This record gives sequence, structure tokens and C-alpha cells, in this order.
Amino acid sequence: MAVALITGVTGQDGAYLAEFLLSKGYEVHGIKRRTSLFNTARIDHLVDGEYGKSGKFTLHHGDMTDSSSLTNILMKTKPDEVYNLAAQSHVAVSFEEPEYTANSDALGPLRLLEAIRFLGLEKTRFYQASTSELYGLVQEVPQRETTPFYPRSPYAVAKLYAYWITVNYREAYGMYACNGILFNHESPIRGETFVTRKITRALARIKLGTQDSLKLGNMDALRDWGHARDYVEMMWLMLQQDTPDDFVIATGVQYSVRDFVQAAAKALDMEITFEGEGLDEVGKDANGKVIVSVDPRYFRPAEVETLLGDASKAREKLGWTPPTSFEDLVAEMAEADLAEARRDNV
Ligand code: NDP
Ligand code: GDR
Repeated sequence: MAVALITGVTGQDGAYLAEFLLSKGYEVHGIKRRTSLFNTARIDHLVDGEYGKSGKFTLHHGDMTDSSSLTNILMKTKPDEVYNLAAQSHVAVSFEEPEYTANSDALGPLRLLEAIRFLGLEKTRFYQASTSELYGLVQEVPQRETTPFYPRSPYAVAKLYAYWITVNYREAYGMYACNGILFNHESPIRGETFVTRKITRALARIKLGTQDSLKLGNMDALRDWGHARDYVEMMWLMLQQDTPDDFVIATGVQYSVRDFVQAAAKALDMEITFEGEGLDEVGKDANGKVIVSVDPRYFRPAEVETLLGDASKAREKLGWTPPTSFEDLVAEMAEADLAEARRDNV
């Protein structure tokens, strides 16, 4: 039975990937960090269900800033595949916590790679969760594997180090190490402070009358949004190739934050009309009530205005086609948040 170790298993991608690998027959180990409140809501069904009971799914305490915990877990589990998904993953927060972000997102991957190397785990394959944020101030449209990077946040700069240290360990030590340069991917279990989930959650509550309005930052930002469930399968596929390589995963379609609001409203059978410009822009409902407005608190010191991926390489070599459309993604998220808002109401 193949053994996989997932860092960041309690996050959005970690939860989908754990479920995917377990369904493929893997023994899965996950690293969770100690928190004062429970942080396993996304994977409790796996921990408490058959996989947990039969020992196929096990959690270990560890932290990306703590080499000894990472080394111990690697020594104990001797994984065939390591998926490094753990990160301080919020771009805006990285401006407030740049040093911690560098520690977990840049040095964290180095700690894992070093531990794999000096433990002599020669067969272990390594996946690094790289990001479209590396392109930042874009140098080419659409962005592909060869597009120059220009990171625009402490998060992206930390991820730039992680990208190159992964390439370096592949070249220097012959490790099977890959970067998945994934564009934004969302789902009903997306963190609630990322813009997509913030929108679907707020509109569902506004529809039920339990929230007044939604405040957003830059509504002109353009993103290439896919579904997390589809993207984790590509992480796995990258580690099943004959030779290690780096791949862009994206849909090749771009929408603005405002488009996302409109799509979510449509999925919830609501009407929103936008008027005004800049800080004065508002979205009104069918009765003319302002339910969306701009709050400069959500602007970033440096913004990534536009991202659009070209996943031709993944299409050719991994057989990638994005299975979920933008409309289906938004509808799935909106419906899940409406159901949750109804439960909260009860
Ligand atoms: P999430 O924020 O949902 O999950 C991040 C995970 O990392 C959580 O399990 C979190 O734990 C854990 N974590 C954070 N800091 C530490 C630490 N110091 N030690 C151990 N664990 C830690 O992110 P996603 O699932 O969305 O993303 C997964 C990875 O992919 C991240 O590295 C992200 O940067 C990257 N990425 C994401 C994209 C996306 O659109 N989702 C696109 C491209 C890259 P806890 O639950 O306790 O907070
Ligand atoms: P991003 O995702 O920064 O692309 O990083 P996020 O959803 O946070 O922002 C997307 C765009 O929306 C704009 N925006 C807002 N963002 C948030 N969070 N809240 C708001 O109120 C708001 N209003 C407008 C942002 O300015 C931005 O332009 C995500 C993370 O998952 C990273 O870890 C990952 O690497 C990248 O996607 C690819």
C-alpha cells in the first residue's frame, strides 16, 4: 500500500486530497498544528469514519516552523509521496505577518526537503504547492511555466523561494520534486476570508435576512477560478510521471470579483445592479437597497490585478481538462452556503 504524507491536511486542498488518496487505496498521514479550538472540521468525517478506525488515515501534530516535528513524522511514516500544502496562505495577511509567512511558506518546504534528504528517503516524491501569485505583476498573458515571475506580496515572495528550492533539490540531489503552479481554486469548504467564499456566504445570509450587506475591496481584480476537487487530482498525477516536472493548472478563463458577485447572486436567484465607481461603487438589490459596497480596509498595499493561466503543458502531458465550469463552481458554493445559513437560522 502506498503511503502519503500531507502537510496542511486540515485546509481546503488537504481535505480534498486526503479523500482522493484514500479512495485510491493509499495509507494517508496528515500533519495538523496545535490550535486552541478544533481545526479538523474539514476532515472529521475521515478521522471518525472507516479510514480513521482502520488506521488508513492518521493525524500527527507538527508545524512547518518546527524541523524536529517534521523530521520525526517523516522518519516514522517513510512516505512514498509528500504533498506540502501547509502555508500561511492568505495574501493580505502576509503583509501583516511577513516574517512568519516566510518562516512557514519558504523555510517550511526547505525543512521538509532537507529532512527527506538526510533521512535518506530516496524513493520519496515531493509535491510543492506553488501558486499563480508568483506571476504577480504579470509579464505575459496568459501565464505559463516559462512566464517570468514578479511576486507582489510577502506571501508570493516566500512562495518564490519555495518554488526555487524545490527545483534546486531536484537538480542538485536528483530528488523527484515537482511544483504545481496552481491558479485560484475554490469550493464549498474554501476558507471564509477568501473572496469567493466570503461572497457566497454573505449573499446567502443576505437572502435569508440574517446579514445586512457585503463589504469588498478591489472588485476589478481578475482571477482564473477552478474547483479544488479537480485540482488535487492533478497534484497526484504530477507525482505519477516518469520524470519530475513543474506544471501550471488553470482553467484558461478569467472573471472579475464583480462577475463573481453577479454569478453568485444569479445562483441564489437574487438581483444585484452595480452603479457608481471606485470607492463609491455599490451593488443594489431589486428594491434599491445597497447590499454590496467598497471598504478600503480590504485593499492590499500591492495588488495582483489580473491572472489568467495557460495549462497547455498539463493538458498535453497530464491529460488535464478543467471538468467544472465557473457557473457550476459558483452554484455549488452558493447552494452549500444557503443550506448552511438555513441551518444557522434554525
Ligand atoms: P488553506 O489556508 O485552506 O490551508 C492551509 C493549511 O496549512 C491548513 O491546514 C493550515 O492549518 C496549515 N498551516 C498553516 N500554517 C501552518 C504551519 N505553520 N504549520 C503547519 N500547518 C500550517 O489553503 P488551501 O488549502 O487553499 O491551499 C493549500 C496550499 O496551496 C497552500 O500552500 C496555498 O498557499 C497553496 N495554493 C492555494 C491555492 C488556492 O487557490 N487555494 C492556489 C495556489 C496555491 P490550520 O487549518 O490549522 O489553519
Ligand atoms: P488571492 O485570493 O489573493 O488570489 O489568493 P483572495 O480570494 O484572497 O483574493 C482574490 C482577489 O479578490 C480581491 N478582493 C478581496 N479579497 C479578499 N480576500 N477579501 C475581500 O473582501 C476582497 N475584495 C476584493 C483581492 O484583492 C484579490 O485581488 C488565493 C490564495 O488561496 C493563495 O494562497 C493562492 O496562492 C492564490 O489564491 C492563487
